[in-house]
Amino acid sequence: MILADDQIQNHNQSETTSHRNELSQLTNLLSERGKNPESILRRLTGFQVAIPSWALGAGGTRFGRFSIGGEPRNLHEKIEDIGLIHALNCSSGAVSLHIPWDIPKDTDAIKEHASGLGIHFDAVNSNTFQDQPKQEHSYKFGSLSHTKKEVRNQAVHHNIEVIEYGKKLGSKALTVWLADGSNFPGQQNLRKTLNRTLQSLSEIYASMPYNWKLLIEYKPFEPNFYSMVIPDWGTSFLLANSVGERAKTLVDLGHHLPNTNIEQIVATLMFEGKLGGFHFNDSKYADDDLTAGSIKPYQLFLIFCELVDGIDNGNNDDFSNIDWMIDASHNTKDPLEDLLQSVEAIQTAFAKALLVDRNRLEEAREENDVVLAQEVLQDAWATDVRPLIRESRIKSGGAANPIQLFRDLQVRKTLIKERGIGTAATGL
Ligand code: AFD
Ligand code: MN
Ligand code: MN
Repeated sequence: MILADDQIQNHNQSETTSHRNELSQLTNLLSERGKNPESILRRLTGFQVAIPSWALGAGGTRFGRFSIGGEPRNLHEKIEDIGLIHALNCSSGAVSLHIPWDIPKDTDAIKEHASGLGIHFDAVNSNTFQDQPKQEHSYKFGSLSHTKKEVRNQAVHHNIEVIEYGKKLGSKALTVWLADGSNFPGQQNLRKTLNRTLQSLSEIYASMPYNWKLLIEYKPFEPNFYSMVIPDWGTSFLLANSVGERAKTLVDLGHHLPNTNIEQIVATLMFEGKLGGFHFNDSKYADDDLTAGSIKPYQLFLIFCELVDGIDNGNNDDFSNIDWMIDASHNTKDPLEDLLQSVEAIQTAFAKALLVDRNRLEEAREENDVVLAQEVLQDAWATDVRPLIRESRIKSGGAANPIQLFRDLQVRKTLIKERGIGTAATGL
């Protein structure tokens, strides 16, 4: 299903008056505070968040999976769904592919299809956490860290194959997430396991084009429960440092133990120029893969405060160097609606971080005025930035209210009609 421009324009017309009023109130308020609404708008408009190819169908849990109907049956349809999201919000012009779930049969055709919808290819993801049919060696006891050289070789070659697909599609990064680890004390020699992982990652790095990044994801537990080979940002950072300059750490918000100070991790990585990218999602407990900003929106805001501060103060990372991606799973919501909500939550956190009065904040910090520092942050946090985000969408040709339009146009119903009720998208 492809949206027509006039469907969006008609919808926007019905929203115009109230939107204009809300926007002018907000821009007046911002101007009074010495902020330039135009420059905030420009930064919002230029900000794109990639959609993961594995989040367009029902995710399910290990207990069950409930189809949502009309799920994309192939890569072409997945890209079409991202095209729908992007047409509505103008902020999701990229896809992150998972191989082999999404092997492009005809790379030129897929590339053309995507670019026709304004979508480019962000990081490609390898998969050595599942065995594939006819695969020679099993990953049951690990992949890049495996004790046996032949298993590690197979996993390295898979990653090189993924790079080859990415090259054809115009990707510039490979994301590696390892399920490797152990379930019981004594099962593995932890030092040797880490060393083998480092050697394998170095081989993969050596096969990447000179302008590619290697993004190394970390996760504290699951599927292994005693040890994960890359459990935390420190291990990812250590590996990235040893592997090379273009190897960086990827922060998946759900991959932390409860109450971890993720914003501080972000600040530290930026300080070292090693922040490679994000997998946005939210969680109550661990790798819940819930809608970004649905549980801890203040944390998301604080992360963006560090990002804005780090980038605007000429630290080692730049907004365009960071890969912005969502990593989500949908068990109860329509994935397309959920992804629209996630992108909006990310933009909201970004916009609010841009409103922070940095000079006042720094002064308060220098004077150890703890109360004032908190007030400054919360002033920005409490500002309703929705009119700005709406305006940035409308200006770019998107919908004032994407979810409303999605529902008014009965998109899911049409997709079910086109693709059937029992379809299942590839992914976990
Ligand atoms: C995992 C990781 C990783 C991986 C994905 C697969 O977050 O990004 O690619 O799930 O679905 O938990
Ligand atoms: Mn992830
Ligand atoms: Mn995850």
